[in-house]
Amino acid sequence: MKLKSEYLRLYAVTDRQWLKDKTLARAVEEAILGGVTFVQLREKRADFSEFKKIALEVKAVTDKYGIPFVINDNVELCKEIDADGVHVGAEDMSVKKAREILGPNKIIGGTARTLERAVQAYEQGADYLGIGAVFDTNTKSGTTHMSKETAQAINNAVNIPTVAIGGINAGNITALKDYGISGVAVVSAIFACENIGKAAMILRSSVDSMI
Ligand code: TZP
Ligand code: MG
Repeated sequence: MKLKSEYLRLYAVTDRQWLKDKTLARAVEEAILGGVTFVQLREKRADFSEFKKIALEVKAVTDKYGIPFVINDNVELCKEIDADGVHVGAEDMSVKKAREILGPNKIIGGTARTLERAVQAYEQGADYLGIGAVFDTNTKSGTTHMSKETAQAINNAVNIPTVAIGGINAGNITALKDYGISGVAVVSAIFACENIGKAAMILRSSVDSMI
């Protein structure tokens, strides 16, 4: 799949911790129906076989709606289930290595916390970058704050689309207006909500009016 920057508008990163008895596949379907344009499966505790089972369930949904689907951090799983691509974080496999394994036709996203890392990931062949954390977040520990100036410098330096991540919600999203991003990546602002579809719809309309 060839990535277009419009696909990154509302980028959902999954997290099952708030779902109670709803399946992740169902939660992802509600998010897509609400307006999510891209899905990254992020599983921090699952072993390979559980990760694969969930990935196949979610992929059935993203395929049904034609939404790009990438796997966090696991290039082997991406290959095995023929996902659209992979997202490699700051501590994961390099973009260069992921590209060597996956070839030119998979989407590879990289995380950049600094301008230097952004340029490096771009030069190694990333298709897009996740940049942040633009706001404080409780979802991931060990994040570092990224200023608007750094985000703008990254967007001027690289010729690939970026999504902002970290603490983004309906109340602060419009502060990202001049960052030069192609979209926003959110976890809790979608998956921690009782009404996932409605939460996605509100975020999507804000991001559409901003970008
Ligand atoms: N990478 C940087 S911040 C973050 C990740 C995975 C978590 C963002 O979660 P939330 O709930 O949208 O703040
Ligand atoms: Mg990672």
